[in-house]
Amino acid sequence: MRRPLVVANWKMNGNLADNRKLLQSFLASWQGVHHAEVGICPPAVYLPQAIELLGQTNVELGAQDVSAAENGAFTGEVSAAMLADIGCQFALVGHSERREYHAESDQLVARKFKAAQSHKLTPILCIGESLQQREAGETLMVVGEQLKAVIDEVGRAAIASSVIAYEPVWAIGTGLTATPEQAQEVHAFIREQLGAVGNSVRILYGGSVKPSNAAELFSQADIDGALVGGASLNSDDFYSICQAAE
Ligand code: G2H
Repeated sequence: MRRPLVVANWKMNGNLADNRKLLQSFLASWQGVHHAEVGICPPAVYLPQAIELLGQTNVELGAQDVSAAENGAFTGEVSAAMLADIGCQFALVGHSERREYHAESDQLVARKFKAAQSHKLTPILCIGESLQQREAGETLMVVGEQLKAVIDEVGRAAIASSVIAYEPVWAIGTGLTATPEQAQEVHAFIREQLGAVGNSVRILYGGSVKPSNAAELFSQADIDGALVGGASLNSDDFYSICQAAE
């Protein structure tokens, strides 16, 4: 039985005052013991603030990106060791915005995945196709290649302790959401590619998840939760999505 997981990706949004309001308001609702696991990925500079606000709650903390390098002359980068040092439990790797705007290749993403795991951070590997690729019927091929690059780097067994997020690029921040059936088809394919470890790996859906579509997405057999961008910036909406995963 895979425990549902909902992760907020704030992207490059927020400031000290707004973060405080957002997290305090969410935490006021999200109290006690829950079936679903919840995590928050604020911008790196606000991770210490989030740690303080999360306190002893069971809400987890993650980074939106991590360096593939261990340490040294990599200006602007944040290492997995640093993230683990301040108390992060996980890190997103290969978000499509990193792939697109920072030219991250499948191989670089695979090395980031490995770097995260080597410091006991759970990588959340983001994969997904563009609209052009979907229309060309290349969805499963693209997703399969993105996944294979990581399998080649770390092996299937190492993927057992990670999380995968399927995020069709055409559904990110656009208001368009993959239908539950479209998402389920790709999630089932991803699980199949993972072989023996597939059953234990949580596969999240990301791309314009909101309170109105979360429950239906979560009802699919291979959708184990969500990576939530825009809707995670509203505490009521994010709370509703987390509740839908319960
Ligand atoms: C996909 C998602 C969160 P949004 O990027 O990673 O963002 O929910 O705004 O589409």
